[in-house]
Amino acid sequence: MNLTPDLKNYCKNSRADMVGIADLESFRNRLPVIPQNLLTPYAYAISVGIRLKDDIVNRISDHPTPEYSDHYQSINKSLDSLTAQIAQWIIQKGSNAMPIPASHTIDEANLLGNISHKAVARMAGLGWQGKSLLIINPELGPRFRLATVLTDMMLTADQPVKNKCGKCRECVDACPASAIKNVSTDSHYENRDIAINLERCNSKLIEFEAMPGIGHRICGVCIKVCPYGK
Ligand code: B12
Ligand code: SF4
Ligand code: SF4
Repeated sequence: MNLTPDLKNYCKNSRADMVGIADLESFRNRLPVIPQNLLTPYAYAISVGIRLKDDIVNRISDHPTPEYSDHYQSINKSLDSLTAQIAQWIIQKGSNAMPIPASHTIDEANLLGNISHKAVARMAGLGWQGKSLLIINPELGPRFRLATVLTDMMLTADQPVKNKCGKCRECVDACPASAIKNVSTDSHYENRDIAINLERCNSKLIEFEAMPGIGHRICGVCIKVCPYGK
């Protein structure tokens, strides 16, 4: 029996604002994952998103605010408890599942998590990869945070959506690190450097981390200015 509709209902009733399914076949040996055999036992990835509060995002100017820092932490916690709950639901139905933390940089030198939540979300149809490298949902824009559950449960995968950045360059012009290169893609970038200067972005975020009340490598400017989700 295909439990995709039940699973999606369960996610939405457990505080996910968005949910989609990605077929892992397209990622094998093409996406860096840690450890290298992470995907081997699994066939699908469930992408879930929790939206950011507009009132908090709208108050970001050219740097993050302490309120955004608190919100960032609380959504990460909610996502981690949501993915643990989803994994438990799947295990109770007789399949295997592994939740991936919302925001854990495992390889600091190369700035990598266990798996890119953005790649999973894109293949799960939650949005396109914008010029900012963020996933842009047609309704919410980039105003959400993501997490992933890997599973061997047989599910029905969703399909990616079309890129709608067009001629827009709001994130390019607003980035306080001048890191976004104004390069668009119909699918995904071969590597991150094609879209953004990661070194510049990361240095700016380290600068912001030291500001009073921030304490995390966050920014939020490319989230705030995107016309999608405003
Ligand atoms: C390390 C990290 C950083 C680093 C490096 C950023 C980066 N762009 O990778 C730093 C500290 C600089 C950073 C900054 C930010 N981050 Co950050 N970060 C992460 C983290 C922990 C890991 C990212 C990772 O492993 N990337 C690996 C590379 C290879 O993947 P990628 O960046 O997604 O890009 C490739 C893939 O997406 C691929 N791809 C896309 N589709 C497909 C399909 C197929 C088939 C294949 C093969 C590949 C593929 O194409 C891209 C190029 O190769 C993730 C959480 C996570 N585990 O995903 C959060 C995450 C990416 N960050 C996030 C956010 C919001 C931010 C900031 C806005 C900071 C903030 N919170 O205010 C900035 C934005 C910077 C920017 N414009 O990209 C969100 C993005 C949400 C969204 N709507 O898109 C995430 C997902 C956290 C979360 N839980 O929501 N981050
Ligand atoms: S997070 Fe900030 S510094 Fe990095 S690309 Fe977005 S706007 Fe630029
Ligand atoms: S601000 Fe404009 S260019 Fe940047 S991601 Fe959003 S739609 Fe695309």
